[in-house]
Amino acid sequence: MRSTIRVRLAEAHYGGGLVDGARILGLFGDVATELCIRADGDEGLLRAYENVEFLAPVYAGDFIEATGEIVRWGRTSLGMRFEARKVLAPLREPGLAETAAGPVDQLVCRATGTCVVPERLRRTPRPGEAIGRPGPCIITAAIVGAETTREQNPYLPLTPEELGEEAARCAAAGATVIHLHVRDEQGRASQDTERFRAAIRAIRARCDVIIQTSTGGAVGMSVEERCGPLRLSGADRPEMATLNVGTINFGDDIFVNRRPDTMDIARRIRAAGLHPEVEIYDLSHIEIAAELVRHELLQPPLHVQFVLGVRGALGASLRNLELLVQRLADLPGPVSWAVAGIGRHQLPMVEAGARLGGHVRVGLEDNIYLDKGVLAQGSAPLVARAAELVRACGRTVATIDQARALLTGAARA
Ligand code: KMH
Ligand code: ZN
Repeated sequence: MRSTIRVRLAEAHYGGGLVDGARILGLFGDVATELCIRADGDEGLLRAYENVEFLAPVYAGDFIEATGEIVRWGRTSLGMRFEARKVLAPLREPGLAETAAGPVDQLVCRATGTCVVPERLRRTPRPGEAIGRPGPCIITAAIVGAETTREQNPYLPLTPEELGEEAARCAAAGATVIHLHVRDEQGRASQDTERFRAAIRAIRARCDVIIQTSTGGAVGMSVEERCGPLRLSGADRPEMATLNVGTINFGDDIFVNRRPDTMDIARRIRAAGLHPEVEIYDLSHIEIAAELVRHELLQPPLHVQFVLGVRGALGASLRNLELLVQRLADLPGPVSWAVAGIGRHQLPMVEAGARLGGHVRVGLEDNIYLDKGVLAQGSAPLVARAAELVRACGRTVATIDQARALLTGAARA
């Protein structure tokens, strides 16, 4: 959760037109108050700054943007990080008019602090009121994907038994959703119905997880081929399926999702009675998702998965994630979201997603390293690391019942 205010600081306090640093702290106080109100329905108290750094002078006339972000959700305390940037400033340069000014981007102060809202003052939201804390965080494990190879990571599971074992390890580490692809005997990407049946049986024999089959498959597959897992029925049917709503650069390839094909796959997911997860790799994909809702091919409440950092598509930055989260307001009904970062962005995106109130995805489909230069020994260590990050920011990891209730509407056990 973040809050930003922008103001012009007009009052010089020290010689040379310098503004008092306490003014910046006042701005942080205001964003902290907003965050307490949005989180707990109460103004709260800024109990302490743990750290304050003044990094550049602020002069009368500078425009300052102050941002605060909740980075830790405690029972009564909220850990916050603050940043103040100079965004516009008078230009005091020879030859320019006295009124000349221009945009700048300079970090002038940063701080961390703790706010307290006593439990008795925490309010439940009134109907329709957009306040509240994020609930449990669902961890999805993308355990194989279509692109990762054994040469890149020897721990990649390929056979149904290996997929079953890996899913069980991920579930034990905190994952409640398995994003599933399958491979053929040569380890090549496949969307074969029978291979999915075998993998799903192997997973379900070992653990209780939500199985989300891919309908993206691999670059270059036909729609018919991609829909292989949607032909499963009865006890072998997955609970969820992905729906890719837009075309993107995919490294040096193109992952093609023509609108009519997307509509076709959406219809098939619906006909199969599965819950779609809308895969969003770029901003325009939110508009396509909105169109699908208008055509009644998707039904709120939607669940979307941001996949950021695919080479040639939208990058995995906090700013991009925040923009996407903001734009979810364009979609009707309540929307839940998760984020997956590709490659080295995987774990930073987990942290950002957990802080911003979303859900997260990790696994060898998206990233093969646990640390720089250290291969992950399967997806389970990545799930364990994700669970640590989720807990470190004060959120709980969703149980299977909580995840099912949220993603499939199943009644809580
Ligand atoms: N393998 C990518 C081209 C999905 O699973 O729906 C597509 C993909 C998305 O992995
Ligand atoms: Zn996938």
